[in-house]
Amino acid sequence: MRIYRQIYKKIKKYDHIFIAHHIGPDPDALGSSFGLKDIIKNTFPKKNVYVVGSSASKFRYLGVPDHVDETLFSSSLLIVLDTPDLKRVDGVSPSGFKDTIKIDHHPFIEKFCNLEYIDDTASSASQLVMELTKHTRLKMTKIASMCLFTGLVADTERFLYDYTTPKTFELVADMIKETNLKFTDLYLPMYLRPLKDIRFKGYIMANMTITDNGFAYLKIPDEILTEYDVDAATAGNLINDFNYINEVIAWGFFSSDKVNNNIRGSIRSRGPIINEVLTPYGGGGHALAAGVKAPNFEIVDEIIKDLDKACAKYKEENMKVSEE
Ligand SMILES: [Mn+2]
Repeated sequence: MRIYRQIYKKIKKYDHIFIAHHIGPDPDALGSSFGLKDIIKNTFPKKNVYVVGSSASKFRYLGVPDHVDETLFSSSLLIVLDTPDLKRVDGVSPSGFKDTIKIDHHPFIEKFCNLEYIDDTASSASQLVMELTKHTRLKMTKIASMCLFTGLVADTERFLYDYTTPKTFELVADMIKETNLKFTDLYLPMYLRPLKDIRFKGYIMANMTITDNGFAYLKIPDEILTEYDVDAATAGNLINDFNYINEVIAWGFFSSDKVNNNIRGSIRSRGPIINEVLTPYGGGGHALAAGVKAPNFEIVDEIIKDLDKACAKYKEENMKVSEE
């Protein structure tokens, strides 16, 4: 594909390359960033490559952000990974760079880079980095394969989601063969959790409300987060564990976020389209996996009502036939 060559040419051209991802980075954001960094360093040892933005303590083994000299920005290339909109770019402003590339798998929101490689049929940004590497002279490394495998596995929930395609398996298989990656070793650091998280998961399971339309939700106030010694992000980190419940077709947890003085909502679905429902509230994401930040629990109630409506509509359109 032409786009791979165009990206490769830009990478080849610049001495200093900065890599950014989205705010609140997940394993795919971090894995694709640190993976691409190692691949570029391996291909062009003389280049300086920096990953900017915040890190996540649980995933520090993928890499830690670099100290950067901002005076270099105006003569350098910025590559933004896993980020569909400008306001979610972590730590840097693309307009301050000489040249910019976006590589993303989210549904298109806005153009903010000179060159944009968007494939919303790809499972993850990590998959797109694998694809770019395979189709150019970029050279894969063992460290990169560890980062990219982790990112892809996290975004696909271990190859569970629709975004997992034959291409996903081919790219992963080729990469594992090439680097001899012991991928089973990577699951323990990804999935090991403190007991308090599991106890909190038990609390959610025991206390969530399920509507007649199959929407499960829970509003989680500060007191509960304090009692279980977890933070606003914990419910969101556990949300994928609530798939495959017979009575539930979509589910959302809304946690009080003291630090940002708002309510953080994570929503998942196995049918109803949810990102569109969240758009009026400033939220978004993928069709079946999305998030929103609400100013208070009154707005959360409205969001819950709208999500429940989406479930009702989905049930009416899709589940009648099978019930007859
Ligand atoms: Mn991603």
